[in-house]
Amino acid sequence: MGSVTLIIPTLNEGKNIGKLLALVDMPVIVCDDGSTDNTREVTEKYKSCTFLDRKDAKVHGLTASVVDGINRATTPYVIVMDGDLQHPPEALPAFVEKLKTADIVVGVREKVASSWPWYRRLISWGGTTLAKIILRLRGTSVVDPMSGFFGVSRELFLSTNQNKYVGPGYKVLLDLLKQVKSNVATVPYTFGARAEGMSKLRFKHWLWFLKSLVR
Ligand SMILES: Nc1nc2c(ncn2[C@@H]2O[C@H](COP(=O)(O)OP(=O)(O)OP(=O)(O)O)[C@@H](O)[C@H]2O)c(=O)[nH]1
Ligand SMILES: [Mg+2]
Repeated sequence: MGSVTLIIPTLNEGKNIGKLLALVDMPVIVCDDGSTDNTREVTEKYKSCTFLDRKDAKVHGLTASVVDGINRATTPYVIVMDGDLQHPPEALPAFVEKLKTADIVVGVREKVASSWPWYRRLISWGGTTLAKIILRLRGTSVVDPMSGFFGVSRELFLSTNQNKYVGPGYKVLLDLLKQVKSNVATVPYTFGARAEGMSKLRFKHWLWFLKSLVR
């Protein structure tokens, strides 16, 4: 798996990140936005893992962190995944395999953990539908453009306009897909429940999502 770097955005994931890193067999960049827990200490126990400290970054946010991490990577491919174990590490080999023939590989949530309340499912469904419409108008058809689990060739990512990524937002894949016409492959997976700790998703992130739609 020497051609792929795993990019993991984190904000106070000390309770999860160690368990995740123990299951991963590739270089990792943990892109941290100033965690106040022990995320850094846990990460530094793993030799294949680089801790990217963004506490003094100009723009904080999941997307800004992922963009920063991809710029730091040196491998031909990167895979982006959450640090709370909602994205199963067992799916990583399938991403690596598909990146050999596709520029973008999207993790498609086949099932969503039942712990999600109905309103969260509704918002997610509505957001996905809107994102698909916007992409369809641009000639791209992707099953789950809201996924936070995806792989991309670094060359393709670096060819995009980084000013078009909505840094404080969550939808880095949508910001990417809006800019490219590519060969997209998919990997189905079950979106688990957050292992431990608190969700960082807030109402403001849905406003940033609207910006991603229209930008
Ligand atoms: N660097 C960075 N990482 C973030 C930020 N917000 C969230 N994250 C990380 O991004 C990943 C996804 O965030 P979550 O809070 O789990 O969002 P979510 O998965 O949509 O929500 P839940 O289903 O409730 O967990 C996790 O690894 C977070 O630690 C941020 O502002 N900066
Ligand atoms: Mg999560």
